[in-house]
Amino acid sequence: MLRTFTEHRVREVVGLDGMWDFTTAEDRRDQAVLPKRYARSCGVPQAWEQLPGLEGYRGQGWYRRRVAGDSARALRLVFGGVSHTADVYVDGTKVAHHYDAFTPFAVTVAPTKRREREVVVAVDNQFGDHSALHIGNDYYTYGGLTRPVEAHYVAPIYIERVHAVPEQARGGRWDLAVTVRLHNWSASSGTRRVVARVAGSEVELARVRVAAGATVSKSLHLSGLAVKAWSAAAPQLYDLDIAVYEGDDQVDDLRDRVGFRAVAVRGKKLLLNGKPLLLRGYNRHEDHPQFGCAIPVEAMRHDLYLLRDLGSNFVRTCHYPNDRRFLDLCDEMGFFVWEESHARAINFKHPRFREQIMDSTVEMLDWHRSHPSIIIWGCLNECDSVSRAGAKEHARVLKYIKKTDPSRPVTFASNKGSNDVCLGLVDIVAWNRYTGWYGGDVAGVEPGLKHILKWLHSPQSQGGAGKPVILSEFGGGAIRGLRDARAVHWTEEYQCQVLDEELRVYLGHPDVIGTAIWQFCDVRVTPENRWWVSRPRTMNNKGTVDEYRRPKMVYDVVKRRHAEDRKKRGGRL
Ligand code: ADA
Repeated sequence: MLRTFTEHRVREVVGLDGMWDFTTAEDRRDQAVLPKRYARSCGVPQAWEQLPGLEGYRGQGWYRRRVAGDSARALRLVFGGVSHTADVYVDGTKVAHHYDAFTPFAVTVAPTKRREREVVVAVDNQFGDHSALHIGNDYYTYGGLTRPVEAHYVAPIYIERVHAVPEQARGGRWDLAVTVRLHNWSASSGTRRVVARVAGSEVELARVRVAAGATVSKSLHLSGLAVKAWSAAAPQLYDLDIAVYEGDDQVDDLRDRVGFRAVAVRGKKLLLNGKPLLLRGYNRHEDHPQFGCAIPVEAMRHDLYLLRDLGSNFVRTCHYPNDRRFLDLCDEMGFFVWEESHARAINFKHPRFREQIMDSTVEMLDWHRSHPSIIIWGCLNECDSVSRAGAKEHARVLKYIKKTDPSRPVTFASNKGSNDVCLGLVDIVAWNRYTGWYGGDVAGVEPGLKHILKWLHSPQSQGGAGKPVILSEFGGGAIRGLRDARAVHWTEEYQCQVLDEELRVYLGHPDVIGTAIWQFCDVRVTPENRWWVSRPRTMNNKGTVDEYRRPKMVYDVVKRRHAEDRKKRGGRL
C-alpha cells in the first residue's frame, strides 16, 4: 500500500506489491524495446541491489506483471517511487515516463475489452547526461520499483488529487481549505456532485462540470470546526472524506487525513499554533543495509522510535522527498518534518537541472502538501547560493514554493557562510556547519556561531537580518566500535566531543530555533566518485547509530543534551 491507511473504499484498488517478472540488460539476448523473456523475478517494493549478484548493479532492469482488464473503468497505475527513471508500458504501448526516485507519479489508461493487461516498467539507475539530480553522491542511488505500486480502476470523472490546508479561526476553532482536482478520461463531458466531510461537518459543490479529457480544480471551505489541534505532543488526526456522485450514485472517493495546525515565522521565532516552537532532531536518509532505500514501514517506525528515544521532535528528509508512508508515520507519531526537493550540491549548469529540479519540487508539493507533519519546505542543499546565476535558480525554486503553498516557511541549507547572497529569499536561515570535523577544532564552535550570527543580523547578509536560524547539519564521523583514548577522528570518543559541544552551543542560543544533527544512521555512498570512496567503508559514517541502527557512544550524549534542553523548556516536546 502507498499509505499507512486505506485511501479508497468505493474506488477499486489492487495492490501490486509482490513478485514481478524481472530481467536486467545483462540477462537479455534480444535488442527489442521490451524483453521477450524474463530471466528472474524481483519483489516490489524492493531495491534490485538486494538480489544476490546485483549488490552494486547500475544499469537497466525490466519488470512485468499482469493486471485485470476492465471495459468500463480506466486503469490508473500509481507508483510511490521508481529509482531513478521509469518508462511504463501497458499492453506494449509506452504510456508514461518519469525521472527521479523520490516523487510519486501516476498514469491513467483507457478501458479495454481484454480480460488481462500487461504492465511493463523499464527502470534505469545509471548516471549521465540525462540525470542532473541522481549523480555520484554522498548517498546511494538504488535501482528498482523501490516504493509500492497500485492499480486503481476509475470512473470517467475521478478524483486526481486533494489538498487540505488548515487555518486558525476565532475562539479556538479551525477552518479547512480543501481543493479537489477532478479528471475526466472519457470522450464526453459530465457533471458531478462533490462532497467534503471532516469532523462531523460537510460541504458540497452541487454541480461540477468536467469537459471530456479535462482536469478541473474546485475549492471547498469548511469553517468553524471544533477540533483538537495537531502537535508533536498531541498528533490529533481527522479523516477527510471526499465523495463524488453521479446523480444519487457515488462513483468515486478519496480519504486523506488532516491535522489542524498553523505554522508561521514571526521575527526570530518559529510559531506552531501561535506558540514558539523549537525543533530538535536529525537528518535522515532513506537507507538500510538490507533494504536499500526500499525501507519497510516497520523499519521506518523503528527509526522514529529511536529518534523519539533520542529526544527528537524533528526530521529533515535530506535530500529528497520521502516515502509517503514515512510522512504518514510522522503525522501519526507527532514529528515535525522539513521536506526538501531532490538536490545535494548539484551542478546548475547541467542541461537537465532546471527541468528536473522543478519537476521534483512541483511533484513534492502536489503529492505531499496535506501532511500536517511537514512544517518547512526546503530545496537546493549546498548549491550555488553565492553567484548571481545561482541566486536566480534559488529564486525560481523558492518563489515557486512560496506562491504554491504560502502556509509553510521556506528555506535551503547552505554551507556558504557569509558568502551567501540568497538569504533574502528564505523565511528561515539554515546553515550546515562542521566546525571541528572538516576544519577548525571543537573550541571554535561557539565563537564561530557568534561570528556568523553577527554577520547575519547586519546589512551585509543581504536580507538575512532578523530571521530565525536552524543549524541544519553538524556533527562528525565515528566507526562504531573504534575506541581510542586519543579521541582522534573516526573514534567514538571524538564524535562525542564534537556533538556534545555543538549541542551545548546550538541548543543554548536564543537565535537558533532548530537543530538537525548530521546524521541519524550511517549510510551507503556511491563508489563512482573519488571523493566518496575516500570515506571509510565507502559509507558516510556520521550516524548516531550505525547502518543496522546499533547505537554508538554518542547516542547517550545526544539523549542527555536533548533531555537537558527539554527540561529547561518545561518538558515541552
Ligand atoms: C554536507 C551534505 C551532506 C553530507 C555532509 C557530510 O553538509 O549536505 O549530504 O554530505 O556534508 O557528511 O559531509
